[in-house]
Amino acid sequence: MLNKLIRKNEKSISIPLKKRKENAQQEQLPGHIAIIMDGNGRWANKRALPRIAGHHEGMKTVKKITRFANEVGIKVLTLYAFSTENWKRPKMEVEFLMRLPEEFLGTYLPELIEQNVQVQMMGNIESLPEHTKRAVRKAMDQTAANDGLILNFALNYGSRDEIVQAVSKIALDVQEGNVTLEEISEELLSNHLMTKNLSDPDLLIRTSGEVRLSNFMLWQLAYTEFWFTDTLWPDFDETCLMDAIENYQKRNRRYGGLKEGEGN
Ligand code: V07
Repeated sequence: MLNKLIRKNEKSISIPLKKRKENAQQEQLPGHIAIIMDGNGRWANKRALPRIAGHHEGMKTVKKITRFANEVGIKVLTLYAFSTENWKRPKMEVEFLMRLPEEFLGTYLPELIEQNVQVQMMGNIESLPEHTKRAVRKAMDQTAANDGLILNFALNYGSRDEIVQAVSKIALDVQEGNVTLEEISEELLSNHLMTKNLSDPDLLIRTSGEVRLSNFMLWQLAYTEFWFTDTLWPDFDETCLMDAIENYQKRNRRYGGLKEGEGN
């Protein structure tokens, strides 16, 4: 009886993914989705595997979710792949992580090109190992003319540092007389962040049950809808992304109603 009730309420279980995708496309989609891909180490621990096995499985999820987001018609997908804090991890784990962009692009870059995806990076790319830099630069160069999904990797990224760099650049412009104090505005600061060419995220997803931002896009997430799930990143799939998108659309519908009411 209880089981029946649960199933009745969770309509999504019985609707095939293809249909859910088509339904979602009839409504306002989140143009920019940002994801904190957490839970790779825990996924490996649960299977008594080394943490790097979890990272490797997580990389496969990146491919799956990129493909699907592109099919659905998402415009920008920002993925938190490596934070400035991640350097504190064991040396061997960091070295493994720094090989992942090459491995990912080695097998997947031709498909990204074919699917009209544009690869972008935000973060301190300069201080990455030479082999990592080479791989990501090649991907950015070879997809620069594509105008489909923007796949934006946050690599060696920290949001407070991003804001400090922006403020520092603006201060220099003021000092040199290129910007006046009156010209300092939200827009000016936004235009000095690493996301200056992107809209702010509409939807933030964090996997693995942690409920914090961990220094990710602090400025850009000011008005973003948040979606937290206990699912570990390697277990995250197309269905999980549809759950998040459908929930976003439900919230947006309510917000839309309120806005209309404001006119009275
Ligand atoms: C990384 C896999 C996903 C879960 C989170 C941590 C491990 C894809 C990339 C990547 C980065 C740049 C690029 C192409 C692919 C990646 C790192 C870690 C450091 F141009 N996954 N992934 N980079 N993980």
